[in-house]
Amino acid sequence: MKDFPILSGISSPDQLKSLSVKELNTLAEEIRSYIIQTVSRNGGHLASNLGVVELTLAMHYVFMSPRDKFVWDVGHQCYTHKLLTGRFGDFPTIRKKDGISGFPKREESIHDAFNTGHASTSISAGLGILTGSRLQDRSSKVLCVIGDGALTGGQALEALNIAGHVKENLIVILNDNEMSIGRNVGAISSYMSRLALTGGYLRFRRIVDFTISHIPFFGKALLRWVYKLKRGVKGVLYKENLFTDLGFKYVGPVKGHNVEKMIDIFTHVRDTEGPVLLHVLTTKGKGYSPAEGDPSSYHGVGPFDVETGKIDPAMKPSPDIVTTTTAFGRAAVEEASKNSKVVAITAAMSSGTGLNAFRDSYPGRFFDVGITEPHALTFAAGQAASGLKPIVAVYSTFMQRAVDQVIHDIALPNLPVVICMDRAGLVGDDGETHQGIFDISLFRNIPNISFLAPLSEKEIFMALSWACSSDGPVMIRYPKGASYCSGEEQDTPFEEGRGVVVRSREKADVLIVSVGGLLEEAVAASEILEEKDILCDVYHMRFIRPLDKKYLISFLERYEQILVVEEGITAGGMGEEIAALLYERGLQCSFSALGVPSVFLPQASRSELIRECGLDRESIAARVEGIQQEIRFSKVVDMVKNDKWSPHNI
Ligand SMILES: Cc1ncc(C[n+]2csc(CCOP(=O)(O)OP(=O)(O)O)c2C)c(N)n1
Repeated sequence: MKDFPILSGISSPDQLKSLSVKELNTLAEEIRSYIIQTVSRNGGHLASNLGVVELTLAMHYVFMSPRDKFVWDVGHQCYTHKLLTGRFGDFPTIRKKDGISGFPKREESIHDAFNTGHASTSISAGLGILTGSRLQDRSSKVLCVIGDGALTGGQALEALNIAGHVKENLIVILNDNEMSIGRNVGAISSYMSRLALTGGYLRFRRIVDFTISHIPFFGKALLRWVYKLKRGVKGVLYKENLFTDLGFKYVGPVKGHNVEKMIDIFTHVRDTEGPVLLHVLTTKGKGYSPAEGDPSSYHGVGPFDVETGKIDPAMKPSPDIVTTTTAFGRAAVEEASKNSKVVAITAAMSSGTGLNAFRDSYPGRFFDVGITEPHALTFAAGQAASGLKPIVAVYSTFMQRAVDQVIHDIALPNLPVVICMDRAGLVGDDGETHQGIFDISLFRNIPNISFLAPLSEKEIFMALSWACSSDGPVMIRYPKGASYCSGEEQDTPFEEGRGVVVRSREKADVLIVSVGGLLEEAVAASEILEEKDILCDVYHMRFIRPLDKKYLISFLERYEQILVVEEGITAGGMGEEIAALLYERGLQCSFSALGVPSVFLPQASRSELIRECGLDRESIAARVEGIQQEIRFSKVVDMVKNDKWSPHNI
C-alpha cells in the first residue's frame, strides 16, 4: 500500500523493534491518517484513538505482546493496537457486519487480552490476568490503559484499592486527556489537573539541577546539599499523591505524544517492582484539527468528509425527523418547567441521552456524576427520598451495571425515581457490548416498578409526564433513532396497564402485538398480509408493567392467531408473559413469539440486525402467513374427520 509503506508491512508488533525513531514517527503519521480515513467511511471512535497513537506504539515497542497483556479500558481507543497486531488488512471492515470489532475481542486476536466495551473494568481484569499468570508460572507483564473518564467509575476505584494493597507488578497507564465524552467531572478529575501542573515544576527542577551541577568546583557538592534540602521539604515540593497513598509507585505526569520519550519511560516502568501508575497526558483528537478542536463531537462519529471534517449530510437526520433522544430531552425540559422538584441525572452521557437541553435550561437541577451508573441510581434514590423527582437518563446497556441499585435502593423502598433507557433494543455498529436487548427480561418482574415502552415523540412526552406524576419508580425504554408514529397512539391517552390498537380491521383473525421499537415493522407486515387477504390488527404495548390483564384478555380472546414481536430477548420477555396469561385463562388460540435470540449479537447496522433476527416486516408477515396456512390445514383435517368437508367450507 503506497500511502502506508511502513504500516502495511507490519503484521506483528515484534517488527517495531527494528525500526528507528524516525521510522516510528513516520509510522505514527501513517497510523493517524489510516485511522482518519477509515473512520471517515465507517464511523467510529475517532478522537480517543488519535490521542493514543504514540502511547500504543511505545507499549508495543517495549513490551512483548501477546506474552505481555494489554487491557484497554472501554476499548474504544484500541485501533492503533489493532493495526500493529495483524489487522491492517481487515481494518476497513471495522464496525461493519462480519468485519472486525471496534473493541478488543479475544476471539479476534491473541493480542486482545480481554474484551471490553463498558467502562472501568480494566484494572480488575488486569489484576486477575496478572494473578493468573503468576500462579501458573508465566511471566507476563500486564498493562491496563484507562482514561481519566473511566477512572471515575466505582469499579476502577475498587480495583485500585486492591491493586495497591496486594503489590502485584501491575502497570496502570492513566491516559489523561481531561475529557470523558464531554468535559470530565469530579474531584479526582480536578485533582489530576492539579497533578498535571506538577509537570511544569518537574521541568523547572531539571533545569535548576542542570544549572547548579555545572557551577565550577562547587557544583556537585551544592547539588548534593540541594537534594538533602529537597528531601527535607519533600512534603512541600514532592507531595505524596493519592496514588502513592494507595500503594502505587507514581510516574508522571508525562506528555504522551513523543514516541522516543514514551519508550524510555516504558523501559523504566517495565522493570519496576510492585504496582505502578504511569500518568500520561494526551490530547484527545491529536493530529486532526476538527477533532482536536471539538473532541466531544468526534468522540464517536459517523462518516465525515476528511478535508472539512463535516459529517456526511446523508448520515444526518433530516430536520423534520425527531429522534427518540431529542423527544426525551424536550420532554424532560417540559417536566422541569412544570415542577421545580424535577431534576436530571446523567452518568457522563449528557449529549448521548439528550439531556444537554435540560442542562442548559436548568443547570442547578442537572447532575453529571461521571461514569458511575450504580452511584447515579442510588444518588437518585436519595434525592427521591428527600422529596425530589429525579429523572435518570442512561443507555439500556449501561443499566446492566445498576440492577441491584434498582431493586434494592429504588424498587424496594418504592421511591419515585424515573429511569429513562435510551438505545433499548438493537443498536448496531458498536456490537455485542452495546446491545440494549436485556432490559425487559431484567426489569419486568421487579415489584413496584412500572415499565413503559413509548415510541413516538408525543408518546414519549405522555410517558414522561405519566412517570413524573407517579408515586413509585418508573422505567421508560425507547429505541435508538427516529421516533416512529403510526398515528393512533398520538391521540390515545395513557391508561395504566393498557396499550394502543394502532391497526384495526373488521373481523381480523390475527393480532400482532408489538413490544418496543418494532411497531413500524409490525404495521408494515399487517399491510403485506392484507394484500394476501389475511386481516391483521396491530397492538402496541405501551405498558410492559403493570398490565391491565382483564382488559388484555378480553381483547386477546377475539383472535385465532396471536404473534408477539419484541425488540428484546424472547427468554423472559413479554412473549412469555402473554403466553402464560393465555394458558392461565385457557384461551384457545394459536400463539407464537418473535424476538431476539439469547445470543450476543455482533455488530451490523440496526436494519441488518432486524433482518438477521427475523424481525423485519417480510419475516413477520411470512410467520403469520405460515401459521394461517397451518390453521386452515388443521381446519380441513377436522372437517374431513367429521365428514363436513366441502370446498365451500373453507
Ligand atoms: C459503563 C459505561 N458507561 C458509559 C460508557 C460510554 N462511554 C464510552 S467512552 C466514555 C468516556 C470515556 O472517557 P475516558 O475514559 O477518559 O476515555 P477517552 O475517551 O477520553 O479517551 C463513555 C462515557 C461506557 N462505555 N461504559
